[in-house]
Amino acid sequence: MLMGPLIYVFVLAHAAVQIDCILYPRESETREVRTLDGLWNFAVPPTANKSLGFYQQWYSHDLNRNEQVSSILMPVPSSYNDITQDAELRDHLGVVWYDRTFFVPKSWASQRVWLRFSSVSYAAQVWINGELLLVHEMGHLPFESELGEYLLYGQENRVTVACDNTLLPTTVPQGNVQEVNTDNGKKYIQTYTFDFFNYAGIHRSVHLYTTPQQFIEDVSVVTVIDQDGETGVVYYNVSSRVNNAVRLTLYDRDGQAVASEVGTPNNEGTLKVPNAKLWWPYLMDPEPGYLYTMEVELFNDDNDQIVDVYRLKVGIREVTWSNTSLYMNGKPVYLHGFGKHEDSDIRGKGLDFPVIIKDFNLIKWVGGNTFRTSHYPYAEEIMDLADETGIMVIDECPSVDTDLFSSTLLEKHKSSLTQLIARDKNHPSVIAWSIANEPRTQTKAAGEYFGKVANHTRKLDPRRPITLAVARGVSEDQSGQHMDFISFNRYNAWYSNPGHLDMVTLNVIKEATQWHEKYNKPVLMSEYGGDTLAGLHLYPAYIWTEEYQVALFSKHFEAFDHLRDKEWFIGEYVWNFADFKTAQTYTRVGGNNKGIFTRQRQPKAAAYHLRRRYFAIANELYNATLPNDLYLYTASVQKYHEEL
Ligand code: GCB
Repeated sequence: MLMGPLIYVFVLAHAAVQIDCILYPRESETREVRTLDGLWNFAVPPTANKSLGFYQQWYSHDLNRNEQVSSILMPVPSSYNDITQDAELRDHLGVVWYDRTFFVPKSWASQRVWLRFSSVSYAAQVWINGELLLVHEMGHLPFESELGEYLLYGQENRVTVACDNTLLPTTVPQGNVQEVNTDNGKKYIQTYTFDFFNYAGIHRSVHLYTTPQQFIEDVSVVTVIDQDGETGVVYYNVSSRVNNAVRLTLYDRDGQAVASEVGTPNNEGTLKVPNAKLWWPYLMDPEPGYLYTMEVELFNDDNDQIVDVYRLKVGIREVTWSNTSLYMNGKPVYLHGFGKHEDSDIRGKGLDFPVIIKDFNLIKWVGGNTFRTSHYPYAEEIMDLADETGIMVIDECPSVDTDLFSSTLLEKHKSSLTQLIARDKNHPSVIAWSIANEPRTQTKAAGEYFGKVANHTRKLDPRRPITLAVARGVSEDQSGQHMDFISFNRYNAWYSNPGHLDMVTLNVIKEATQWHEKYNKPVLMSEYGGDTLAGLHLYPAYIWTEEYQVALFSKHFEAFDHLRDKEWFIGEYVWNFADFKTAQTYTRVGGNNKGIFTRQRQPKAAAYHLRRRYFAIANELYNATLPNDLYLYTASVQKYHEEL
């Protein structure tokens, strides 16, 4: 109907993608890795003819040498939306085109050469030297292909990417396209109900890498702790297209080999580490995030030479759960952290190391021990840092506000989890899978749908609990029966009863208790908060001010402390870590302002307030050391107060 002038052809033509192995490209003595990050050529087809790039085959020539195309330079990785001054590009709907050239050395001709995209949002079609190589649908998740005969060795090659940001009722997440009348005639616009800007582009790194002809295709690791409580057990499975032997060696941080075994590909093997140093979350142990390095070596056909080497970081830890608690290495954990976004000025959702490192520094500064990757998978580099810092992650797939539960959607939703688990299964920081945020879970159809998605996820990974951030009321929800713990989002004194700070504490206690009573499962509050304009002050506390955010948090803290006495309440996640951009609406001032940090990562008053709570909890539960700048000196009476 409305689809005609737009190009979702490849979105629609392409069914769910099944990706079950996708190792992060890492250099070794047998592998080379290059990035194609940098400045690419970028072109947008005219609004009146969005398919022009396909008709004129823009992939056949360099975009910047094609007289029919007007191209500009575009940084990769980055969202394209905020790079120019053009509102049309910011709000663009449909396909955009990227290309660049690169050299491949002659020496690579004897290797396998792979091209890997860490994330293109939402759908991508990729050509090499004018030949179609790859089609992928789903933002925030990697995809790759071997280049083989498409590549010119010892010569220049061209990679072209068509990237389509169109969201439909059958995409994950869902959106709609509407035809509207404007002063300049009819046009199509994208609508969506989720509350973050639909940034698009080549969002993460593009890697070119080599493997030998016989190569390690995938490595899966599951860790448990033996009954003696001291021996770490690492179950592994190495995939390869050959049946040659594999040797696995685990090294500690000092480079000492602590376990080694020779096994066969595509079979499970076991490494045992006596007196293992366990992976612990931040603040739960003086040395959080302890990682071993697992070296995987593949032998040749005669089993007398090593042909491929891949190294993977491994944290030895065991996540378990009951109907009252979540345990890390057998100890109950209390989750205190954030809902986040990948979002920053100019680059939008593009990978940006300064922002990533700043965020980890701030999480640690506040004393958070966890975040949820609301509302889509975050960059692999972020997951690596979570492993290293000991920050626990609830890993969310890109399903937000899901509604209209079709079978096409179900397949894609399942595929998003297949792809996510293939990518993140080995991260010790991942403690749970979140299979959706705020879906419409009040109907029987929704219950059945989420039962299927949960079963699919559980089959892929039975060793991590499954949750879903629910927004519907306790009595109407149909999804909780399929979850391992209940996460609920609720905005007391904000969307409900705005301005009424005396209508928070009892409501939170009551609702959390009802969730537990209904499903007999652990419960966490996965979102609460209120928009706050940094620098806006009114006392007594008034909605949108810094005073109000602090007071609203305090009212929740009272509820959480009451609930913490019940074992089944397992955590609190502030919404949000930082302010972030949204679609334009009259409820958002420059975006969503519920951050405890501004979009530029400067603290609001609530950041200091939350910091005192998070450290107090860590001190109470795990004897974590309090930072000495938690309270600034005021008077000697304060010392007495702190000792109480
Ligand atoms: C929610 C959503 C989140 C929004 C938030 C808000 O419940 O899960 O995506 O940003 O509310 O601030 O409205």
